[in-house]
Amino acid sequence: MSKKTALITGISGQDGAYLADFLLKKKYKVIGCDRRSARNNNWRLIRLGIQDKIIFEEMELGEILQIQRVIKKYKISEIYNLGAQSFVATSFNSPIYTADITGLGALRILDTIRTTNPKVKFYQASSSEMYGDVLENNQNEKTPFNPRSPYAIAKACAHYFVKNYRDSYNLFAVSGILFNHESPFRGEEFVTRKITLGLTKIIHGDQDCIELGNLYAKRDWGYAKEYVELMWKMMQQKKAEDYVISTGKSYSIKSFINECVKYLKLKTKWVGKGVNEKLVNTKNNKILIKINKKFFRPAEVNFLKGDHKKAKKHLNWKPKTNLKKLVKIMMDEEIAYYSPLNK
Ligand code: NAP
Ligand code: G4F
Repeated sequence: MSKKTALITGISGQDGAYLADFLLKKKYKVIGCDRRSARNNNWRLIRLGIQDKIIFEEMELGEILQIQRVIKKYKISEIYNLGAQSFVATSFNSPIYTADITGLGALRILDTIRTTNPKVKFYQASSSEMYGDVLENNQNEKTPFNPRSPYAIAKACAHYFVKNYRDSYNLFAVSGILFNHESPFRGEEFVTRKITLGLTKIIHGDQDCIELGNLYAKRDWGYAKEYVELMWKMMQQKKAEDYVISTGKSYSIKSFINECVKYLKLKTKWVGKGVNEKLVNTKNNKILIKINKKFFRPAEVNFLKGDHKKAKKHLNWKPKTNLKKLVKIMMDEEIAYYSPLNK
């Protein structure tokens, strides 16, 4: 049998890197789509040692001509659309751009598949953010969406286009509704990585303290490396269907911090309330964490907890990484790779 070819948008991101590594191990030929940048943002691929094994193609998700050119150029079996303006906070400042890239980007690819080669399978990176101000305590594939940000609205738009193209044109198109998933490859602006990197810098004397927003929002945090395998599994099913991927456990930002601090064996205490709440290092009385109102969002998603029963049944999967293990993975790699040259 000839090698399968997978195309990944968002190859430079957290999931793109892990998925590329996973597919290369499965002997896929991997086409990685990136966009021109003045910065070298392939550090994840370099750390995995796979940068030279990927065929890179320039693809800006706003540019239909690039999408058509790349999809026509190769005999592609599977497309994984992981590219997006993926930061919720930024989506409030750039709602139109987010709608275009995160929402319509998926439609541009779907319609190119429909008109050029309807046999190509399509994976869409849908998000638990679509549940927003949640309408059910445990969110599953049937829970109605109630989005709270331009990002979540854009993701819901893409999600419905996937369903529409599957129903209307019989495309093999699936959405993985993934709950938050983290790793040492997480972007530094997301809260978990901001905390693990921030604490590492403080230990090295390279940062005074970490400033955060809402400590009481709760998230269902899984491990990214584990979740990318599920993307592939969804694409190998007989029937194209959507799946929730989650751990089924929900923790506050404060709990994540407490777990990191415990792992680092720091002696600390929380003092104050509301915007005056702080985490203090009791050994030297220095503030480790304080609140800065600028990190509060105009509309917050307070609580997410996914119900992954369907994935458990159809994909024969259950989560292997709990919060404690995730913190260990992130803190260990943060410390091992931290270099003051990157500060
Ligand atoms: P990420 O690390 O932020 O990566 C996003 C990727 O999208 C980067 O490679 C980025 O490229 C690319 N991108 C951004 N704008 C683009 C544009 N205009 N054209 C083409 N590519 C563009 O995100 P991630 O955590 O790996 O997540 C992967 C996908 O899953 C995203 O769609 C995200 O919204 C979704 N998702 C993530 C989670 C999670 O918890 N991680 C949960 C649910 C869904 P540059 O390097 O050039 O910026
Ligand atoms: O880490 P976050 O920025 O992730 P968020 O907003 O949940 O979005 C991530 O997960 C989604 C899946 O549900 C993805 F679709 C999306 O692409 C992205 O990967 O924020 C998590 C929580 C929020 O409630 C936020 O208000 O942490 C809170 N938070 C508190 N202080 C902060 C901060 N978030 C960030 N980024 N920075 C802070 O200083």
